[in-house]
Amino acid sequence: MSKSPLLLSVNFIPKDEVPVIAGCFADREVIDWEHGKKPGTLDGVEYAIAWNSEPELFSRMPDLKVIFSAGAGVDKILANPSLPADVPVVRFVDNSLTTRMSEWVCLQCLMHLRQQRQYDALQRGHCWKELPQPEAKDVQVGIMGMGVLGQDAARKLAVLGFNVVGWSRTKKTIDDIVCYDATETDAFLAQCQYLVGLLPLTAETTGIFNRSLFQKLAKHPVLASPVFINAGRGASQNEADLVSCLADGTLGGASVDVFETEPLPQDSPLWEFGNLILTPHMAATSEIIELGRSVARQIGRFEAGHPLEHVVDRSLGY
Ligand code: NDP
Ligand code: OXD
Repeated sequence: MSKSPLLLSVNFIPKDEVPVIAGCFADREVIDWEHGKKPGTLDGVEYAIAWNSEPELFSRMPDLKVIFSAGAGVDKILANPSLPADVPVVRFVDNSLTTRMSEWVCLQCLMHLRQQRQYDALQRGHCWKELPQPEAKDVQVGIMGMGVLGQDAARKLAVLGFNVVGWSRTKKTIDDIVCYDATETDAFLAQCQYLVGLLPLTAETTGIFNRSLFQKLAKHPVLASPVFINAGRGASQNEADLVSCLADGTLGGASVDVFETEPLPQDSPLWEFGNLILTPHMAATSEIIELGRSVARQIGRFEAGHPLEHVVDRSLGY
């Protein structure tokens, strides 16, 4: 093999799935950094697939040309102290990941709309009782983060009949979806009975979902609302505020896939709320074969002199 090796440092890829990635690179050695024997030197290694990698990893790679994120979010890579300033970081943008996220978001909105947690409680009490049931068209869902994931989720929620509004740093123009930019935050929040977070973690979005924001959301006249749904990053939510807002009724319900600390500590009060649907950062896990194919295709483009796709803007942090 004459081509530069690819270093794989992704802690969520188990050892027995590394061959799935390696199979996408017939002509290139894949160094399994997490499970394999670590080579004495990483000189000559031009590419890395990284995630939550050890702090000094990149300083061992003097010939590094591109870092590929194993997921859509790049906050952990950008926070790595050995990240070189001049090496491009490429996000994982993938149909399968996008589809899974939209499935999760639609599921959560429907779970709250159709009051499934209340029906679960009624079932446990052997209670045959029908609740008043508005339609999706009677519910306003706002999405904070109208990027690849937010836009797909918005379109699919609109197909289900929800009234969807979107919010992002730069204003979007999307058929049937009223969009707001970051200068119109309060006007946007006042529209939202359900609020979906699909934001990257940056300095600006850290702690953005807090009591002050939750208090600005709209109340639905029939359903438990407002409802907070977050699959972006846990550090964007103030969990003490989330707990107190669920406890005092500022929030009528929530669905949360991401947490300040993962795994969620056993003593977190969030485990206990009946009106909170909690999933373990699984809304849109990267499909390993698609990750391998995507990186192989991008390296092919790069070596053919074409621009890389989905390069992170370091000045924005996503
Ligand atoms: P994108 O980069 O495509 O979109 C990010 C969106 O957030 C953009 O619309 C951007 O605005 C907006 N945004 C960023 N910063 C701000 C800000 N300060 N104010 C207002 N809007 C802002 O990312 P993706 O849609 O691909 O992914 C979003 C995030 O989802 C990831 O970063 C990751 O954290 C999370 N994720 C979670 C997964 C899970 O399983 N739970 C799986 C995959 C991703 P603009 O359009 O103007 O640039
Ligand atoms: C991602 C994730 O960013 O899974 O892709 O969180």
